[in-house]
Amino acid sequence: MLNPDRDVLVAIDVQNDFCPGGALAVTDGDAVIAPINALGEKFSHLVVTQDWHPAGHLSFASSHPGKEPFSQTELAYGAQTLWPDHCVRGTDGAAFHKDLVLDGVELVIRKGFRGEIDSYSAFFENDRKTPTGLAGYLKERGLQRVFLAGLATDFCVAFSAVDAAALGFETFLIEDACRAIDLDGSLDAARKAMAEAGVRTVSSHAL
Ligand code: VGL
Ligand code: ZN
Repeated sequence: MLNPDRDVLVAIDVQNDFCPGGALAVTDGDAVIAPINALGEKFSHLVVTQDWHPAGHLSFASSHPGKEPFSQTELAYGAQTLWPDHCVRGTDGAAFHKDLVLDGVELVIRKGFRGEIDSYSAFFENDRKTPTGLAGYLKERGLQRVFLAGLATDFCVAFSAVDAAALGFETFLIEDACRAIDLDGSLDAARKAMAEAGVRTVSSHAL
């Protein structure tokens, strides 16, 4: 049973570059749009995130001569997967998918906007210390239960879910409203991390 005063739907990175034809396309990424739009009508609070990188971002393989996309490197804050150039701020790839209904959105959190640091989670940048402000926003608004959907299950959605649970929010992953990249077992690892953090999974049809 949803409670309009304390529940928030957080839709992660439903952007062109993560959808079919995009620079970092997630298989069936656009399949999350219909369930998210339907859920948007059931929640009174809707927050979305937008991956928003400057050109030449340090998470791009192209910023590391000789390195391939999807390989690993070490940055100042630790391990970082290198990605194809994606979600460059102001480009069509960084725009929300045109079918995503944004009318009810009360907050857009942009992340990864600093050149030297990536940000998977909606709550902390990849140094795992720098807050985005979302936790403070939700707490000030009295929102206690966080329902997550979007792209990609095993990166930005999972990092957001684990952080939400660690911050004390009751946290749910809406499984049919997410799609994964699944790189070298990343989906299994993400599922395990979410389960250990106490994240529960639900189907959008149950809400
Ligand atoms: C994401 C990789 C790089 C995501 C964002 O939204 O899951 N993944 N940037
Ligand atoms: Zn990114």
